[in-house]
Amino acid sequence: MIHFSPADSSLACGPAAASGTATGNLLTRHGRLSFSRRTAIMAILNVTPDSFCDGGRRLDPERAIADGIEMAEAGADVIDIGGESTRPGARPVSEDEELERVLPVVRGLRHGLSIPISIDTYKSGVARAALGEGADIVNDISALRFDTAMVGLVAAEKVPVVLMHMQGTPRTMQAEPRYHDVVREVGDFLAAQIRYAVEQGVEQDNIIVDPGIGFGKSLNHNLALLRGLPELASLGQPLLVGASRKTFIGKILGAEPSERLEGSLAAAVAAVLAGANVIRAHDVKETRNAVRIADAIRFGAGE
Ligand code: HH2
Repeated sequence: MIHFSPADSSLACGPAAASGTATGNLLTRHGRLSFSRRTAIMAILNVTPDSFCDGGRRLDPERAIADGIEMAEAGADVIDIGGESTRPGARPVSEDEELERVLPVVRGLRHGLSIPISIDTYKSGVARAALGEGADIVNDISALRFDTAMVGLVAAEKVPVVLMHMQGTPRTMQAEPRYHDVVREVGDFLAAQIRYAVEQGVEQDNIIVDPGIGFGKSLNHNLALLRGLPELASLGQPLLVGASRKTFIGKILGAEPSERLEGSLAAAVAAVLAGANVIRAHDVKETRNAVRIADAIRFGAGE
């Protein structure tokens, strides 16, 4: 079993974070994430044949469970389990297939880990089943829009939810993304989805927001959003950023997903210094270490 160490819980206290960013706690059924002194690492555990970076690696649930435990040992604060690739052009999978992929992994990891598990799905049926197996957080890339039953589920279960911005759907989103002012429009969208969630009974303290890097965005839209994170942080909710190994890094470096580690670490550090509270990443150890330095610059080293 992996447990929060005393050092982890001490990180939950301390002086307020940089101004304009969420300073609160996120309470989950399996521990508390605090953003006052450090950034949380959400490890990506895709159980799919076709994810753009780690697809096909974990078709055997035992392998997926072992990888999840390794990620926790490497310093992950949350394990994010996904059973459907949402890369550009991806086709949706059926609920049954998604359940078949993720449930054994949620179940196995819940027995092996005490840190929070998040389920990366926009389907309320998958989220309900995963929460039933001990998942703690719903990561909904549609920000509660694709499945109208999702908001009621999250409200009733009183679990944290990630509301992510996306223009279009994964199948179509990269065709011709358009904005007048991408930071303002993403911020307005997230503010509207926060209001909707709260009206429907979700506790405001349970809402995390995410600009959705790569979801209906050109290279320059992604860069503008990373530059504009302080504006999104001013929404007052914990801010999650997922740039790990994404196409915009490949476009700048001319690199395939397997060659995008350094670019991902640079983006993670930039995001932390601009106000991110949670970094979603494939490479846990490397991201944890890079973010530790960014956190020391942002919050002080606590000598
Ligand atoms: N990105 C992906 C999937 N889920 N969730 C949030 N909240 N934010 C993100 O940026 C995000 C996400 C896509 O990345 P990945 O899971 O690595 O790939 P795939 O969708 O191909 O499985």
